[in-house]
Amino acid sequence: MSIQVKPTYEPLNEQTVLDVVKPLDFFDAVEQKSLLVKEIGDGNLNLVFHIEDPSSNKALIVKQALPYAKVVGESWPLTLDRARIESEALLREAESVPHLVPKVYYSDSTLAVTVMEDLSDHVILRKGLIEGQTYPNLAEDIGTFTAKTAFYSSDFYLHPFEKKEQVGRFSNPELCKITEDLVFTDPFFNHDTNDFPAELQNEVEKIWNDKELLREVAQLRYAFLTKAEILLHGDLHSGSIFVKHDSTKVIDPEFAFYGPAGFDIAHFIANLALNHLSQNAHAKEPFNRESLQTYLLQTIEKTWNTYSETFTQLWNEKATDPFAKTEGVLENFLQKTFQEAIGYAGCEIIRRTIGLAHVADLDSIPQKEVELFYKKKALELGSALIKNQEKITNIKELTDWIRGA
Ligand code: SR1
Ligand code: MG
Repeated sequence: MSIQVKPTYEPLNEQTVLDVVKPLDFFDAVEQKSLLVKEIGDGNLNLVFHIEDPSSNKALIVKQALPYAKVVGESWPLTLDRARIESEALLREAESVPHLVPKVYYSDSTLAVTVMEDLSDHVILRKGLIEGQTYPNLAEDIGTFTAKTAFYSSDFYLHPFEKKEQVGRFSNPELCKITEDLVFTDPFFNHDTNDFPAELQNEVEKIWNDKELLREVAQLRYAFLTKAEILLHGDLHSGSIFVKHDSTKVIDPEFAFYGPAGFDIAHFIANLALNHLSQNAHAKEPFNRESLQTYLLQTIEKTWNTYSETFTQLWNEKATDPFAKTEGVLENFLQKTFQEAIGYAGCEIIRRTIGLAHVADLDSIPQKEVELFYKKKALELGSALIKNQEKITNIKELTDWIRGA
């Protein structure tokens, strides 16, 4: 009788990661002898290993969750279940948008690893945008990603039993708590996780004392806690998107859970809005600045329009909801999603400026005064979006606010 010993969790290193990869037969016996391994993780939470056979250039990625948040250290324990959530979300997304996510080759929830397609020929969107690159397919790809993953995970399409089963499968309390704290709570109070220069103290206190703003944030936060509408990526900022000229891949869905429909698209829009603001400092020539900023605003508009058109088409062809053919039901859903998205975009802009996790778009502005100037602008824009959710009724009005910031 042989006893099967289930492997226990331990953090991998550049040697032990090969024990995970070799049995997969991704690399043949000859290739396995000369593999190059490098830990390349630069995010907040995980180890990421790049494993390559230099002669064939074949490569893959092994991502492993650590039992704590790397950005803070071992004092912030964090569930390993996020690795299961991430690989299941990638597989789920691949059912409707296979061309927009990395392929998953293998996953192991005990080791908290996902082995997936290497995307080293892509760059992180945030980096590309800061450098002034533009990506012609980005809006259509993200509009399609958000619409299809939303529709196919919603009650408009799924049988209610399956929808509720999915809500349970993607229950992600610890990662949601990070968002509840870092996006919706801490930046709006004098909390020790906040991180902002002393020169912004007056502007930040204005936020903490703005009762009208806080009431709106409370509602957005409550909707985030309670509204299990669709399977969200949960962290769709421009660091969660890999791009090359004609390809977009959405990565890192470890924050995935069932939440409010406007949340993902809001985060994408907010991060483009932050880049739009920062281009006033980054772009070298006025002509470059204007064309980049025009591209960013067009991308925001086209993303929403693609989302709305794709969702509408799926609704017309495949909705199972008994009210799907009732005039105005779809329009109400899209309008509510849009307004909520404006509020969520405002929260993301504020937290990326004064909360724990910043964005390089603003933080890499070289001169201190210029950085402070645009951070103040970001706080004004974020607050204005939250307070004007109901007044901004279409995507052109939203891009007008971002242009005017
Ligand atoms: C401790 S994690 C900080 C942030 O990084 C992630 O990408 C999420 O955006 C989170 O809020
Ligand atoms: Mg991430």
